[in-house]
Amino acid sequence: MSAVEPGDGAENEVLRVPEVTRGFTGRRRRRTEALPPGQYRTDDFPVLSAGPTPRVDTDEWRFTITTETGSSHHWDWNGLQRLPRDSFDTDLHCVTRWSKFGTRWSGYPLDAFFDRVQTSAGHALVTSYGGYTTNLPVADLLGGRAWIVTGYDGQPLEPVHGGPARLLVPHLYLWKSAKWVRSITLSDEQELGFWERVGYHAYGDPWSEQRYSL
Ligand SMILES: Nc1nc2c(c(=O)[nH]1)N[C@H]1C(S)=C(S)[C@@H](COP(=O)(O)O)O[C@H]1N2
Ligand SMILES: [Mo]
Repeated sequence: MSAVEPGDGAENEVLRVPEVTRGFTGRRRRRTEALPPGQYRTDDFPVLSAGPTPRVDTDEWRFTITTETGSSHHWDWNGLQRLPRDSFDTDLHCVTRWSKFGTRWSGYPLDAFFDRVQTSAGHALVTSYGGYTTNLPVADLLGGRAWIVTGYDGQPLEPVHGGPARLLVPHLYLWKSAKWVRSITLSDEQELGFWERVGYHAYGDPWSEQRYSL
């Protein structure tokens, strides 16, 4: 695994998603179709993975939130389906400078998971099947700004893009949106994730160009 840029990995490839004519669907629109500084627009959906694509069966899929006191909450695939489902459009911004406008997702807001979780922790470390990690403040997982998504453009999320389920936090650079999400560990102390440890920004706001920690 060469730690060069978030996404430079063994499996880089470009998937072309066919353009579809889109009628009014009544979906919530979160996209702004504005480019953060230093970004360019692409209509491709690049695949950026720092390693091979884990194959996770929905029968075996499990998602866990562990609090700062060590109590754990688990959801399996059936438990996931019982949560309120949300469909939305959003823009994506990758630190390697591509932005993609108007991507369509469906999934479950993290707020629904956190309804069951007693915590006053400020920090979250997200871990994926395959071992990838990324950190962000707990507050950024709440307020209808972060989802566990299982659908992309009307289809089940493909494994290369993080299927069966990935985190999506579109207001931060896309490396925060852990594919093949497995668990979130909450704590009072910040613990850096995979890219953050090698110099990428601990927070990663695309609008203030927080690419690297200085
Ligand atoms: N598990 C895991 N999640 C990950 C990555 C990864 O290597 N492994 N790469 C991140 C980076 S750097 C980006 S830009 C996005 C890319 O998502 P995509 O491949 O669906 O475009 O996933 C993020 N989530
Ligand atoms: Mo990335």
